[in-house]
Amino acid sequence: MFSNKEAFKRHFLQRLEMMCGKSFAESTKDDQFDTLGHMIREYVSKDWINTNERYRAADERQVYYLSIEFLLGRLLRHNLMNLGIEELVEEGLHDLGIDLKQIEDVESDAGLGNGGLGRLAACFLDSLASLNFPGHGCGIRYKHGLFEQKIIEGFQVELPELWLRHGQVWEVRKADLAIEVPFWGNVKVLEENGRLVFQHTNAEKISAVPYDIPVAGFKNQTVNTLRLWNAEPSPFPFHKDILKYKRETESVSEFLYPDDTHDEGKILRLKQQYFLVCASISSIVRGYLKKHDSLHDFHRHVCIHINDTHPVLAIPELMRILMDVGGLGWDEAWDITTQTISYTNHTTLSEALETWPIRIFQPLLPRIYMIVNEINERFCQKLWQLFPGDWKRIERMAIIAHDQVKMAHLALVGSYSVNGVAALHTEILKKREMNDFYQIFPEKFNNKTNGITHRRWLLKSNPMLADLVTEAIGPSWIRQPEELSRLLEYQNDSVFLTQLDDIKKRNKQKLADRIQAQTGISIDSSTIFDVQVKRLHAYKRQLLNVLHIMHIYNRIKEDPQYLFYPRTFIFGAKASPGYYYAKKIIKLINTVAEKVNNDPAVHDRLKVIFLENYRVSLAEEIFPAADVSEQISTASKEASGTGNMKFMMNGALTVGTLDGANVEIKERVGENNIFIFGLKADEVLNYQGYRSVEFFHYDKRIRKVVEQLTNGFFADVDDEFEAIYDSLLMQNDQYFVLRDFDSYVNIQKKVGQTYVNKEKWLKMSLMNIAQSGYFSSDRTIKEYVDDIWKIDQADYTRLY
Ligand code: DL6
Repeated sequence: MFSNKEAFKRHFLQRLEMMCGKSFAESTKDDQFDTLGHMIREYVSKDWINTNERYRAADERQVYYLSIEFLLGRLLRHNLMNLGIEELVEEGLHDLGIDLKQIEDVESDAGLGNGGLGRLAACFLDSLASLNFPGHGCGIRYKHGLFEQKIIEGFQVELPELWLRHGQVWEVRKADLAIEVPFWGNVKVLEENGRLVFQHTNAEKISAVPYDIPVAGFKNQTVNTLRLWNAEPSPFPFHKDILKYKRETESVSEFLYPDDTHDEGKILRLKQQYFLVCASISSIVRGYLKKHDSLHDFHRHVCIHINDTHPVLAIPELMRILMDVGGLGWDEAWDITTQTISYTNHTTLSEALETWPIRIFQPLLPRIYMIVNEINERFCQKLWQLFPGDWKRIERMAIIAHDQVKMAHLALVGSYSVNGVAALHTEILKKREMNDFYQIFPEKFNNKTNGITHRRWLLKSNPMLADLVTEAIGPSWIRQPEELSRLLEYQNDSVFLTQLDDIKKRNKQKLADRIQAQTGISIDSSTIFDVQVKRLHAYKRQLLNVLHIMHIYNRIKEDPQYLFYPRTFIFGAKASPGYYYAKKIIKLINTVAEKVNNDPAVHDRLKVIFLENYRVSLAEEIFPAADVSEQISTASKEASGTGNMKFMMNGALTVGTLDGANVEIKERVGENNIFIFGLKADEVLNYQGYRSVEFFHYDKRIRKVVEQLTNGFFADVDDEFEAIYDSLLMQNDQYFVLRDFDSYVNIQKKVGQTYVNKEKWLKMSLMNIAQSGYFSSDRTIKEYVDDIWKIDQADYTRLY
């Protein structure tokens, strides 16, 4: 299409006129983005087709990563970078008087995820393609991604997100590949030639239409596919009320569901899960049968990975297809299924482990329920043989019990691999949460510590730092991120450290400018930027951070000479719409911010910023500018965290508990290059007799800040924070906020004292960047490939 700047410019101008029906002079930024986006999508087409042909011809094992979330963010710059045409395009546009940065801002974030789990899926796609592995994503094309957050008078208000408003330049609709997904109806059991045949009758069918998005690897001509399914009315609906049918059908892919434990929309949520699974597996099987005449060897060619339990219906669905469509018997179908499906667990919080009431499950998915029931029967029989008479254990482990279907149990029984997402998390699964299953299936359990794609989170989002790294150690780190460790040679190089410092300052100033523009609040970029950005949840303890800020405020007010290195505390967090408590914490952060930011007594020493609508594109501006990374969850509750890795890679120092992947960060950087505080996981899990009121009574700093929640200190909010006060005292502080307060205050003091020693801080920062290579998702994906999926790297030697 274009191989040099001049050809690009010609092509761009021609395309713009043809697509928009306007002259270049009349075109808007939106027109220019659309034109460029379509051109780039077309640019990858040849490699996309070639990659698919290569995979088909090789007939090797391919992996399909099923995930209810893919938090992609923006794709334009990332694609240009991976395709190796960023410079050419940027210069070409510049010649035409267009600033690529401005065009980039036209793109909406594809926010098809709630947080870590969805972003992990997006990082994995990048690594799979960049490492030349045949691995594809399957998800849902939600019309509205994660809600847009507005803060109005300190409260979170949710607006529907509209990423498809202007169409989507990256996707290709493939209506000819649509799949019919059946719900409701009855199952007729017939006997034909001595065999039972199951007919799903009177089903309401929904058409799943695939939209494919190319996933280009980093400069390697590999282009994998992310297939997102859109729910549409079936072309032949037998339905009395056609409008109702249309509405109900489209609602299946209308909204990304909230990630918390609230009950509303249970049927819709289960529908979404089956919709994803049924469409994906049918399409995988259809592709497979083009090259093979039976399904006997399916598991030798296909791996299906389920990202948490949301797609766990893949297990009974694959059984259904193997038996009802492929004609295999139960035992063979079970062998194939349990050698095809692998599962990642992302949480130990019991309230996040999904269960479905039979009264919803059975009528909605009658054939699938029959299969799950049979899996359960057979599993319980096996348990009975292993533990005769141990009814309690069998009751605990059953897939169906107390009128509920337990999705995690189904995943544990029906997959060949179960992994946690950080070493500590996997140990907790093995020793506690899933110990019953670990005892009988020890070989299934393994750990795969999460990772992030360093191409997006360093190369793209922090180009100044990336350039400095490349100047120092050459470009090999881009393909081999563990090479970042060679930066350690620069630990005593004062010129290098000064450059590092300078880059951080510039990134901080850029963020300060954005904050000023967005909030009108001016912040001083020479203060410590102390950042906590992540979903709002009680266990993540944004509350501990706020109580500490209130304490600092009190100290400065009591003693204006109080020694404290000036700090800007920055938050970004969305609370699930139905999560009352989390929304109260957002209000508290904003209330504290209002008070602190308007008090001249602390004016140049303390600022609190809540950045509205935290999302991937905003995160890309925040991580490069952070000095301090807050990873302060109650130990044992955060499965891994991935924000911790993004901060580290950008040179921020972690203030954290020994939770999730923080443990492994500490192992890599050494205890002198991280600020660890608080209870450890086993202390939390085995704590006897915690009484939060004792901490309230005996520590006057705690008493003061907790009382300030309700004593009129925040004059205009009355009883706004009663629920928070109650959680700490009346409900005995489930997440040990008060227990860890003293330790947190002390470590924060140490942070301030360390920052004063600039050289020391920079060396610590460099250590973090240098050791971050391990946390690249390239390493994680290689481990999945080697230990779980066992797929081959496509031969790309011809490219070099
Ligand atoms: O594994 C990705 C990410 C972890 O880094 C976080 O620690 C964990 O909280 C998150 N888990 C979820 C749970 N969703 N469900 N169910 O998002 O996964």
